[in-house]
Amino acid sequence: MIELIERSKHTLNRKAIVANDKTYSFQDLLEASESVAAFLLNRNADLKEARIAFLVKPSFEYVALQWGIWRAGGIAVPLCTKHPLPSIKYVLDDTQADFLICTGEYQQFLSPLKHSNFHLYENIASKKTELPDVEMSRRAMILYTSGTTGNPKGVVTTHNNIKSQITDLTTSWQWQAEDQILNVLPLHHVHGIVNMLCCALWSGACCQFLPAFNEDEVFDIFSKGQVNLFMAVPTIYYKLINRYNELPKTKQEEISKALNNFRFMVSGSAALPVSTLEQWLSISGHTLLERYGMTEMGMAISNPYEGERRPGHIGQPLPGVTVRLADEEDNVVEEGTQGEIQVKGANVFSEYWQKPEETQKTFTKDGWFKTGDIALLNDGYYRILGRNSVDIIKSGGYKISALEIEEVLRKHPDLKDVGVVGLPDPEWGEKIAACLVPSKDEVDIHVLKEWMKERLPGYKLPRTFIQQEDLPRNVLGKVTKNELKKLFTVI
Ligand code: MLC
Ligand code: AMP
Repeated sequence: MIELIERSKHTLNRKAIVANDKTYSFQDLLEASESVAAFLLNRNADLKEARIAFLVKPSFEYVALQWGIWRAGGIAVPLCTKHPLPSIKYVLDDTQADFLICTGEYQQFLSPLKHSNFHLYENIASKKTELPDVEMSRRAMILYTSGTTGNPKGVVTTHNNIKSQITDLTTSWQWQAEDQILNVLPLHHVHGIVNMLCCALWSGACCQFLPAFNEDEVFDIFSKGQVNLFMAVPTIYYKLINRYNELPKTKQEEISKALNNFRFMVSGSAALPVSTLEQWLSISGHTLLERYGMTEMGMAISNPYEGERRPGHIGQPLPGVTVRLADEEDNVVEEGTQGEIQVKGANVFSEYWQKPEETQKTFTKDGWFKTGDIALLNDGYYRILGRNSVDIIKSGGYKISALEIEEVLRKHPDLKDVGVVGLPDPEWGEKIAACLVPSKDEVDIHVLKEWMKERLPGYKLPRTFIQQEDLPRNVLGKVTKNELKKLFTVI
């Protein structure tokens, strides 16, 4: 976001990024991003919201690209490093990406796409150029999110939206220039991009990357004592707790001692089980601060930084965000009644990329964003009860559309039909399960899994399978997902 880059000119010599055992300053970021901007502009005055897609793991190079795109007036489209080629191609086609940039490690993987403007980050030479004035009302980023309608949608946020998402958090959670956060999350979603990377840099603080999550590496970094903030999805806390319990007592004590010195720790992107919160409290001495958000709006509701963090609850609306609970007709519900969380504020996205009808459907007539999450206001604290669609699954903090997986599987020649659901799971939140209806003989699951891997990223792969002659349906012939879920519990 353009104002974030302007701010960094006041903290030039401070440590901004730690990655690959190297430390980079804000000055380093400004210089590298200026080269990126000059390269993209190629003597043009302004990218005028051209979409620049990039596949780069969490690193200094990722941030240099993100900033360079913004400085040149483009829209940043970060790609998922775990996506197979068809998913990447979908995003490139949907955004009509003008450029595709990657670091060397992804060159071979991407080359079959034959993008007409495909470049290596390593070939971007240092250059200086006149940079455009980029208005804060312009589009800044497109992130892909799964919906209830099959294919993922591009969520467009403006520089102003992102600024509001950042400042709501930096003020509420009292970010300081002395902070150093460990970021282990992917950088194609708001949790990793906005809550950690952008909030840190906005505060003149440091973001340390670990490009892929690994329990032991996380504990090693904690033990070194440089990091004082950590944010993650509940699955990661679950995995850390499991690993901690396997470690010898001396190692456990070392980790717990380091964690005790942290300023605070956050969980979000999925419901935090109270048991996970309690176990982490006994390991770290911290009651995890649980907050609630969404790609379309950044964070909306948070437990307090100071004051009671209530287990099983998401807290109160952030200062710049207005929240209401509404019924199916979008009328505000009576106090003590559950309803859909609807949100207004400068944090809320502007549109789904080139999907005006879907954009319109997700807002009420008077401009409230309809989240689809059902909640209850309980003694001043919001509590999530579920979602208004069974076709949205949350697994490992990723939002996954059952319909998208079904559409892919229906293309398999040996399948007549398929129904996908999420089953409760203590580690993943939900685990993806598929009920297959083979066209003739039983399907070989092992072979099917290999087939799916070429078409879907690992986190979207079903883990449990059953095979049936047909799917449970209602009198209208529609698949009844709740009945389908029950079929898995009897196996
Ligand atoms: C991976 N595996 C799964 C799985 N994902 N199994 C079941 N369910 C899943 N969802 C399996 C793999 O097949 C593999 O098994 C093993 O786990 C390791 O795979 P991996 O890809 O290396 O997983 P790992 O790196 O351990 O990933 C776990 C994770 C990751 C929790 C780090 O899922 C993750 O980064 N989640 C965060 C997503 C995120 O950022 N969400 C925020 C969205 S924004 P095998 O057998 O092959 O070894 C948002 C808004 C908000 O929600 O409020 O923040
Ligand atoms: P995404 O679309 O990936 O941004 O995911 C957003 C969704 O994650 C929300 O609509 C919620 O369903 C879910 N979510 C985020 N934070 C929480 C939380 N603290 N508790 C329960 N669900 C959450």
